[in-house]
Amino acid sequence: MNIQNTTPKPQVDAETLIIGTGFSGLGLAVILEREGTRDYLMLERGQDVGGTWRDNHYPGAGCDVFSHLYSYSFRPNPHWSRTYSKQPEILKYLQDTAKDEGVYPKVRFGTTVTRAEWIEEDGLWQVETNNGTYRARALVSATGHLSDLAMPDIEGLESFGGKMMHSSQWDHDYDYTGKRVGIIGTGASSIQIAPEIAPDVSHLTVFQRTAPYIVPRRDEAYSEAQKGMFERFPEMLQDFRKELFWGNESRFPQRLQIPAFLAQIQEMSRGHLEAQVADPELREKLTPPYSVGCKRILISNEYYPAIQRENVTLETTGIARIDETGVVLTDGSHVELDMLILATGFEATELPIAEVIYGKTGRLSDQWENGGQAFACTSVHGYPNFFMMLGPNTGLGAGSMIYMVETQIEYIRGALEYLFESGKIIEPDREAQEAYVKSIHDRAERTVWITGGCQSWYLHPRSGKLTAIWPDYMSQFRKENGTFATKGYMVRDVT
Ligand code: N01
Repeated sequence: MNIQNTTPKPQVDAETLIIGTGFSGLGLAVILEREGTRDYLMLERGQDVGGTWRDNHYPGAGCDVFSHLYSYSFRPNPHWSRTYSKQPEILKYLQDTAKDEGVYPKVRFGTTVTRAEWIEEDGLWQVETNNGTYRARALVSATGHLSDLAMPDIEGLESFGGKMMHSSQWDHDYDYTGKRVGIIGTGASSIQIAPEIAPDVSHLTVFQRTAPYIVPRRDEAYSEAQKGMFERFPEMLQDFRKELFWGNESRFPQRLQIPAFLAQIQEMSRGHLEAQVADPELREKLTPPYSVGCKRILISNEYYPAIQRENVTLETTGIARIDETGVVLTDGSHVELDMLILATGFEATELPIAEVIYGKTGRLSDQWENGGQAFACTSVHGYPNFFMMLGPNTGLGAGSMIYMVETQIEYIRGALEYLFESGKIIEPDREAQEAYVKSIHDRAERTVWITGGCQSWYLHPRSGKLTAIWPDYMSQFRKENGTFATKGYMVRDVT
């Protein structure tokens, strides 16, 4: 590239502002830190780094992706304690990363973005926060899919007089021992919470709307010898990571549209249910009514045993409303509760951050009324010098999000290098963006996420399009979106 810096720099607080310090924003910051040539600041509404792993500390919280894949390839951790890590270990990994890589001083904590606007005449982003205004030439949104909780739309929710908490806002000061507890939802969060609290509560009612598919969790501690080996021979750890990645890539994720493969997973899940649940009536209730893979496949050895405890009820009658003392069911019966846990997920389909981002063509959430759309899954027509990590079609039905994050880090790193060495402004071309988004939706049409007969957070509620997750192999995501190039962008000077 023939790069000339001809543009006078307007007054800015940093070349780049990054919103969010979870896995994606932090990873980008580490790479910029290590490069040492880029000037950036991070805005974080919380009081520490860690994103979803800072917020989700409910009892039993952990990850269902292999620890050695659920960590940065540029910062491998030979000391992971087990196959699947628990939340405290992941959060510590992120905190240690921020500390060791010198990122903490660049973060403005307790800073919530209320409006980010592209100022065309100055060629910069002006970002309003509760802590004042920041200006930067480039804006990176790295707020993830799971940062804003989703409250269920149930009549009378606010009238509940007991203790109520969403799974992502756990109050550890509340002692649930001996209490009558209800939990709404049976997704990944709920099936971790239920087995953990069931032995301590007087009674637990699990309100299930849709049964999930669950497969066995093959989880074990790494021995000291294994950890020592990974530490002494980093190349062995990298090989192990590759093995895990390609095993995952070839077995699981985007091949879910292949009938024989679906049947195999379905059988594994049915076998797990049959092995763990003897009562045919209960088994029937726990059998999902949609094709396997349409919603996230969960992994647990503890959930089905917990459901069969004497002090646990799986309630499949619908919820009519909530009143001061508990839950009223559609058959008129009433479940008395001291505590109500809402394990009802996140605003993952319509990302709340899009409501505060204003480009040349207005508010991003208005542009995305029918679902998120981005060129290379990262930049948006009408929003110059703007990059979104974990925006449209970057989630995964299965696989490691860190691979997706690292792909976007490299893309954005390249884009920032181009921007700041050339002094230009870039924005994806409308036609290029439309063609790219069409190629994604064409691929999605054949997948179980669309054809599997369920309504998941992967699908946009109004358009029915697959907008949250990537419909192809992870390696294909990297092939298409891993290296920045100006093709597909309109490039111009600051006016
Ligand atoms: O949320 P979810 P989550 N009345 O959206 C039910 C990641 N994660 O927090 O299926 C009754 O999956 C809803 O029912 P239905 C992972 O990416 C990972 O559990 O819509 N029920 C569903 O059962 C995951 O996908 C890990 O019919 C209502 C549940 O609430 C994402 O986070 C651990 C309802 C929501 O499930 C979100 O998982 C935790 C209502 N009005 C999370 N509204 C691991 O890695 C919603 N529901 C292990």
